[in-house]
Amino acid sequence: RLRAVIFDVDGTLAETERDGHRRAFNLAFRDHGLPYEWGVEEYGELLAVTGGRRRLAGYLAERGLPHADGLAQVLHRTKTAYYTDWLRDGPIVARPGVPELMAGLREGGVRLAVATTGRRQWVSVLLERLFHGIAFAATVTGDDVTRLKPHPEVYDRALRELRIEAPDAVAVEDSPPGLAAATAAGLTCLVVTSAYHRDMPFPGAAAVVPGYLARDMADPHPHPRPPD
Ligand code: XBP
Ligand code: MG
Repeated sequence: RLRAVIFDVDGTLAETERDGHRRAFNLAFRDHGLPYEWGVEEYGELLAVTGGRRRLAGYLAERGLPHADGLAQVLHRTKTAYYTDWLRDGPIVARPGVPELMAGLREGGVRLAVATTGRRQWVSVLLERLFHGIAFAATVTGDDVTRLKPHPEVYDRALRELRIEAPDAVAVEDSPPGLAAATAAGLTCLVVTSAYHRDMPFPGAAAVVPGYLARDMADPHPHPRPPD
């Protein structure tokens, strides 16, 4: 019997990357006097590296900046502050159908959990803003693990906190590293593709759908990416 559903956050619960994270990274570059601005397309490629701080460190190191790790840490702190502000005040909404799905699962006695590489500082704000009143039995963030997705540690830890085994749960993800993490933890994984992860291979997914609503399920072929 299904006992829990473990949701990824970015891209899965809400479209947060393009106007949320990406914009916050760019504001951090600006504040720290760095001449970088991540474009919409370019940022899609940068998402191959999970975790904002690692993403920054890799990018800075590639450009030959000294002390890339330390600089990434400082930038990421600023980025997280901007992103958290956006989650508090910005025009963020849950992906259509997610609140209803969560409510239905809870009614059916299925527990809900979250497993993300993102930082707890903002994850808690996002969950409160979008899913106020919905109980999560476990929330595992990038602060709680040493190895980020595609490593399965976040999912292993969520299962441990839920005190269940992988066959008792299903993961919901939107990206290839997320899917890899979930399947490596032994979970069945549903992929609900997001704006940055359409038309990608999702090996090992139980199903790949473009959205949560019945009309999305009826059309299993991902829609082409809308113009930005
Ligand atoms: C999303 C991420 C996150 C965000 C940035 O991956 O990789 O790192 O892009 O958040 P997933 P932080 O949806 O698979 O968890 O800056 O807080 O790391
Ligand atoms: Mg995601």
